[in-house]
Amino acid sequence: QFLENVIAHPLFKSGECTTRFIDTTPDLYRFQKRRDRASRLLRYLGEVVVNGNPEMKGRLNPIMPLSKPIMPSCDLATSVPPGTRDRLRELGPQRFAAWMKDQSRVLFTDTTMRDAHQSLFATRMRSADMVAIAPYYARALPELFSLECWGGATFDVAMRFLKEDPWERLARLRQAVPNILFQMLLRASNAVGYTNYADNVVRHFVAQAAKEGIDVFRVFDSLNWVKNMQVAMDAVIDSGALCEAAICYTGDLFDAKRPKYNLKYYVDIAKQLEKAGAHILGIKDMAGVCRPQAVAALVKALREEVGLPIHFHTHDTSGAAAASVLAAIEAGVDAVDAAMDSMSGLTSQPNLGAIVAALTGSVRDSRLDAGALQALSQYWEGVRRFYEPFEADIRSGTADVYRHEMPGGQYTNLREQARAMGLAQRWAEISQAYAKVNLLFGDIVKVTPTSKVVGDMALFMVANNLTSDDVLDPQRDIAFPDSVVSLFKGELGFPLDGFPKDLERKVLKGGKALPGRAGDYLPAVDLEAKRAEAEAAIGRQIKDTDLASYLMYPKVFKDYAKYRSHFSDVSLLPTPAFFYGLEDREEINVSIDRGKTLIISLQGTAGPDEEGQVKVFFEVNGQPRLVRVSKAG
Ligand code: 3PY
Ligand code: ZN
Repeated sequence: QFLENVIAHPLFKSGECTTRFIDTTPDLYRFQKRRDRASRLLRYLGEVVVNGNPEMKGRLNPIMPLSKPIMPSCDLATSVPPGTRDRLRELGPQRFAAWMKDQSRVLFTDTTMRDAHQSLFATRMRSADMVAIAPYYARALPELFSLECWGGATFDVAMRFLKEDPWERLARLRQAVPNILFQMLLRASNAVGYTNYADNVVRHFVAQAAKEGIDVFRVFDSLNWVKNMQVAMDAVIDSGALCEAAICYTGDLFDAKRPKYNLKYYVDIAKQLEKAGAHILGIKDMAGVCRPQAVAALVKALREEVGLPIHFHTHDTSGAAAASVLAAIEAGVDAVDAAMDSMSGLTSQPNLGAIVAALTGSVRDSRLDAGALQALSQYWEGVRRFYEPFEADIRSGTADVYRHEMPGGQYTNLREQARAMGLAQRWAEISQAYAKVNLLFGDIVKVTPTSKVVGDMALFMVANNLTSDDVLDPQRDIAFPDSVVSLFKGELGFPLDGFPKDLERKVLKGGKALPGRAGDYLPAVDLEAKRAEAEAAIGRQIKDTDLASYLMYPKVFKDYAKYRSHFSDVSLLPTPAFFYGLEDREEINVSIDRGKTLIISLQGTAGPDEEGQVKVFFEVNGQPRLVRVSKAG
């Protein structure tokens, strides 16, 4: 192994090493760690073979063996053509925004690596499946506006359930795709969490994300409160990235019975966002309720009143989202979101290939290569099969979304929450309760994290068989969920017209709501003290990105760090092996370093013995290896 290290060393390869190379290069002696890594990965695989992945509890394994996704035929030795990222570097954010407005073609964001899987299978897509296809994107689709591949729920789910580091995902993707803009979803003062953070924590997070490769930040506030977006927007602007500030669309522009969410409401917010320094204006239709006529009217009005390029995001929950996207394009929108065909539809984004095809030959033709889109979609079709146990059991679009207005990204998660509480059979009631809670709360914008609060309350009402009248009844004492109390305290901000006073009094039980923006009352966090605290907890030095994870999710980060030191980097394993373990005699290749691949096969198991220990026999690069695992339960 020493020799292997010498040969692989960059100095040796460059031919620039001197006779003192061996004495002055301690890296050459770091082979024990590698062996450790193999042992720890075997420990993980042994654990899954014997006890299963805890994430699979209560779910059915897909039918094995799962086929490998089909890779597009594209020569990865060719150089990467310039793309939107190169253009941003050349023009800077302001002139880039002007360039967007000058295009007659419509620009596309592919959401497959973020919102699509967040909305279809509870955000469970692993880095390995993204990184494998990333170099093809760089070569085959340089005309894409952006890849939405980070942020939203992907951040905590990566650590919490997938046992991987979201920052490493970003770094690996960035290395593979140097030319296309990377986009993330940032919940303004809630960053990638579920509550408002101190302003300096938000700034630290944004600075790290920009440094690690995010080019476009879609910033939104879950109550459309612009005042609560300014800190995040300023941090994005200071980082040199593109600040796409989004208005969240809810209700129905043309519903006379619900006049609150009318054109004036959205235009006023858009003007405030322009004044606050946005480079791009996002229309974030998180539930997919912005109907074709509504988006046409909205885009027309915004183009008249605001000078920014406009980017439309929607979900296909109703089944009619492609019509809305085409209507937005017809009305002059500059950019739209869609997902690769095989990852589109239902609660995800509408179909990228189909919309591109619909525009072919028109003045708004996207110039995207239809063949490349199909080849990539075929890859994703294979990937999607890996995650079948996480898919929500929905077969068609439903106009019911216009009633409950549940965000696509929340749908699968709320079903998961219901399942975990043993309420899966009562889903129809839960979705009805969701609509009722919205009215109880004063008809609010529902998007993370306010949507989570509405969901918590809906589950609470169904689990306790409560009606809206019960909730409002002054004589009836209700132990509201903590998230509801926090909402009414204003810890997530305030709707423009406040919360209904009667319910506020009942929820706060005599307590007072915050007099203003939570960030004005949260003391600045001592970042260096937090760093020391995290380092003490996990027993190693941490990077600035680790600190950002710790500040946002202290417990999740600590648990993940411990897991990582026990099992090493499980994100390197192929997805079927990670979730379902190995079949007898199955062989997998795990690339643990450049030029270093482990060929692992399962050679059988024996036991459990009287102490409950199971012996798991592996072969690693031709050598037999044994792992002992305690059988759970
Ligand atoms: C998120 O915040 O994760 C969302 O997807 C909101 O739509
Ligand atoms: Zn979305």
